[in-house]
Amino acid sequence: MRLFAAVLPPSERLDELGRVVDRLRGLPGAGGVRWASRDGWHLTLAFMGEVDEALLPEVRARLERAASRTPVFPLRLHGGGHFGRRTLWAGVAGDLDTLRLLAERSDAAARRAGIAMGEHRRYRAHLTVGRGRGEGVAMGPFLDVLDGFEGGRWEVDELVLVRSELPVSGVKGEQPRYERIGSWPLGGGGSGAG
Ligand code: 2AM
Repeated sequence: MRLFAAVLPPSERLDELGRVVDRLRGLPGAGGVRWASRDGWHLTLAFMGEVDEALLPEVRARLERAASRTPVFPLRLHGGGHFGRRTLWAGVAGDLDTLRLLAERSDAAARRAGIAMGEHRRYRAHLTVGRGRGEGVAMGPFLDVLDGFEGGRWEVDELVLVRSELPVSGVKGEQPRYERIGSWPLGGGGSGAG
């Protein structure tokens, strides 16, 4: 199964982003973007790829520990950015140090459970809202709107394990299906580091 660890913003925060994305979808050029469906919006902490089901108990145990060692922290959706002409995303602000710590701990948890995580790339927190079709799209007009976006703050209080099922039907534009298969509370108090 294909898995990743994530932070899932609460629905009122997704509503705020949804209103901005509705504006983006009305811009010229929006047809060149495959818009990610709102019920799948997430902040990836660690992408694990295909994971042997036999490793799952160990993955779960280690993610639980990673979560419990990390304090609850504030975050908000803020602005946006892009990776080339392909990926358009909303950004985050708030306690990014603790977000990064949780991402690193999730990555380490997966590695120690025996998952080949590939090379360690710098963590860049983002919530993908759309992907350019074909050769990609000019991102400028979308970024102009996303730049002014400030979502409300929330407290991140859980780490979620998500299963991703890629579309198999071949229907154009079909989205992956995401399913929560585990979640663990963050540890509450503490200093944020260590
Ligand atoms: P993206 O949003 O930038 O595409 C599920 O695929 C999640 O894991 C997505 O949020 C995706 O990021 C992220 N991810 C990170 N590395 C990935 C990879 N090598 N292949 C697919 N998804 C990856």
